[in-house]
Amino acid sequence: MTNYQKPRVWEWQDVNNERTGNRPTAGARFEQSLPRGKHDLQVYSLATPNGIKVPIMLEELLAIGKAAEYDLYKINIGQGDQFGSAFVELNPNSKIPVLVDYSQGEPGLNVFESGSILVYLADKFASFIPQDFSQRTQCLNWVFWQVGGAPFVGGGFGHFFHYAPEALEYPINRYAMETKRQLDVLDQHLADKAYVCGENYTIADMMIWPWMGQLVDGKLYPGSDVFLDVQAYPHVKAWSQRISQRPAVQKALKADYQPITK
Ligand SMILES: N[C@@H](CCC(=O)N[C@@H](CS)C(=O)NCC(=O)O)C(=O)O
Repeated sequence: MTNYQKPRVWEWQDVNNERTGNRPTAGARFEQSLPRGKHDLQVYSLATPNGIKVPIMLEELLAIGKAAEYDLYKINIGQGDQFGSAFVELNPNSKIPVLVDYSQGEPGLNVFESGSILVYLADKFASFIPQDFSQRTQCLNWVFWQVGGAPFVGGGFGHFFHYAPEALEYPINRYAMETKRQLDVLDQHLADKAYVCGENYTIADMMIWPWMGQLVDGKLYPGSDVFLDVQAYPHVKAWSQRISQRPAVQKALKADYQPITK
């Protein structure tokens, strides 16, 4: 227990005027322009669990012969690229990933939030999402399950287990418990099916794998696979192996991110 006393009105102590770092306010911090490549689809992202969902989807689309060529640019969130004026115009929430689709002309359609991007691409190319309305809804249940759960896994467990300057028992207990509960939900769901929405690989798998698959494979936070005793989730492990071996996933993990400045 700490001696912390809640003030009547909370104030941000660690005030900074840098282009990077946390602040309790939104909006652009500096002028910026973003490059544009030759394809209709422009992706501004980074190889984080949320970021890689988009290259995975685009590589899967290319693998089945869809015209999903794209240019991929690196938004260095450690250096505050997400707070530049051009990026904020595309995503006022200042988070990667962002997609801009110029296929319908100028000024390009900006799509932010990884779930929105994958649903957009799935609909645009009529692929990796069930076309039957009920099955589509069930698939979207899992897409939204992932979006809702990730902050507990990443911002909660990942932060306090791996990134926080000191190991604090209360938040680690709380978020390890919630992360294990989510893993159990997924494990029970996958007990009788190859993929999250049944026999077919869909955007639900592409949303969930970068978090839960990489978590049980020990790829997200060193030591967390042992700490969370992930052998208790054999169906998640088997599913993760099926997905990580896909050529498109391998390709996306090795994708080259072009710099946004020369
Ligand atoms: N719900 C969002 C989450 C996006 C997100 O949290 N992105 C992180 C990287 S994984 C980010 O851009 N962080 C930069 C920051 O918080 O300043 C999505 O699924 O797209």
